[in-house]
Amino acid sequence: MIAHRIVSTVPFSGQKPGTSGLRKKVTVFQQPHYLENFIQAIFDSLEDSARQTLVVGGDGRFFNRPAVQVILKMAAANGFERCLVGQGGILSTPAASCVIRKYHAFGGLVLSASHNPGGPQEDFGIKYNIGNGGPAPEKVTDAIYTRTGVIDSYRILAAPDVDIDSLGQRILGDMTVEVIDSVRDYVTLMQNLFDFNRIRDFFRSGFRMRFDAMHAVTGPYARAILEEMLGAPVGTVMNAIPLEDFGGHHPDPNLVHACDLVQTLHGPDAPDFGAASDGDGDRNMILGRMSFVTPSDSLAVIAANAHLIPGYAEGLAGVARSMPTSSAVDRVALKKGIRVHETPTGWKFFGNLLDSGAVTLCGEESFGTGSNHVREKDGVWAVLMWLNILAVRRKSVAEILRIHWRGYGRNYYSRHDYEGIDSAAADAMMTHLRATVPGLADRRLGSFTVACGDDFCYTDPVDGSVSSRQGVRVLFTDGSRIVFRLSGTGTEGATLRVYVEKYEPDHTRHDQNTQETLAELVQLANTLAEIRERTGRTQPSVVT
Ligand code: VG1
Ligand code: CO
Repeated sequence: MIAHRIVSTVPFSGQKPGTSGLRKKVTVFQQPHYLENFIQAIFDSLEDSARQTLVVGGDGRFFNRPAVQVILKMAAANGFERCLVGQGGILSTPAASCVIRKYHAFGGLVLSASHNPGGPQEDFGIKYNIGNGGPAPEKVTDAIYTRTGVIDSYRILAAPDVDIDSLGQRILGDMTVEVIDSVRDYVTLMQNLFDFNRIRDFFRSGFRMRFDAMHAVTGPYARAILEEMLGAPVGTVMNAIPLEDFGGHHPDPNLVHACDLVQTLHGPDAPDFGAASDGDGDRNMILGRMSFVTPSDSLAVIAANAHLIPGYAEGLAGVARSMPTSSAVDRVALKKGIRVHETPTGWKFFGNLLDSGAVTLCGEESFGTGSNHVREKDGVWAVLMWLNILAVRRKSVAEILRIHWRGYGRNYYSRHDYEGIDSAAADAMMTHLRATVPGLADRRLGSFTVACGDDFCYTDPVDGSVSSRQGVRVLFTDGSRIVFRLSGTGTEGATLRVYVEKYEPDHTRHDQNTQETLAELVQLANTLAEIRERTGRTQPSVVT
């Protein structure tokens, strides 16, 4: 047996982890002791973790493999009994959540910077998930952050690297390392939720789709499920091989970064259905032939049709959406007579609602949809949800959308991101908005009248914890909204997100262009936040 070694360290120089754990440039993580200090701060903040099981896996980006080795040696030195590691260090975020739950692990470390680019000069990230399989709640992340400020040593086993490429058990100090199939447990869970026979028949009848794995983690999952089990032709999954730098692209499933897929769905001989997922497999984009489903609409359509799916045949207990997500799902909930919860941005806020049984489905406007099957958003799950709905209803994506809007009205929606702006200017803008927006109540702005304005504050109905300053909102009397918030996941400067929404009940007006329909609200947002004056930007960097 190898003795534990205490290594003294340089003080941790990290900043507070943001929306989803700690995200930094790879070069930052490569600084001596940096990764080790953060991992030790996590381990120090956990209570009663001795002799427990830890799950470790990531999206395969550059630095994934060395990070796994460090984590294993530190877990062994910190008294864990067993580590379950995805083969090659690979686990998609939803698969990690699935494995934590299935094997009753104490928690897990998920290595990813999600949709941010990967490579030696790009991003890396670490997130701690708790025993329910979901991202650690704020009280845990706050404790980790506090610990990073005072930590002065970490525990690591002096041992050679562990073989993480072949399945099976190894011994590391007093700990067992079990290398597990990255895909199997997740696939089993999907089989239990969806009607695979029906979807297989659907493919056999000539239905065609393309799934863009963006050279990220979902390639092996999508191939196993779509091509091997559901019988979709080989080649259905494009960019299926995970690469450490995602082929040099942003593994971000939106209209900008998944442009090849978008073109395919708009080109001659377009397939019926298109979908993409992000770096770590928790996001999804849904496309039909010549059509795009906004994530907010996707959540609403899934909520309206969930009863058609075996895993949800008993109906939904309730739904939840992040505050900036459009209120399309609220209209479905109203008709179904179920509750809708409005939470701050970030999946961790759905955890208590899911655990307590208050909600079955959750979603965010940022291409995230999921359910109580795991405690993360789940890209491949969302695709199977749509596939199963399409296989039952036998209508095109565009028809399903049109019918949905006819029944519920349409929530025109868009998000405008201003990336890499000066942090001080961004903070000053938010201060300005917080000071001015409450005073807008009852004011007429263009063709809109302000109902009220505030800075969103959330009280968790389960544990009573309060999260304030979660986004400045301007609510209009016709249900339209503008929301401003700063990103918590960026690694360079600040990113301003402006979310605009306008409700249109009249079905003769459901074929308008989204940006044109929202143009006046976008203009108002620019004026209220003084975006041009404060950032020098006249255009957003990304529009989704
Ligand atoms: C963004 C999204 C948010 C999402 C988060 C993590 O956060 O807006 O909805 O939960 O990314 O997604 P922010 O703070 O940058 O707006 V993932 O796929 O990166 O884990
Ligand atoms: Co992600």
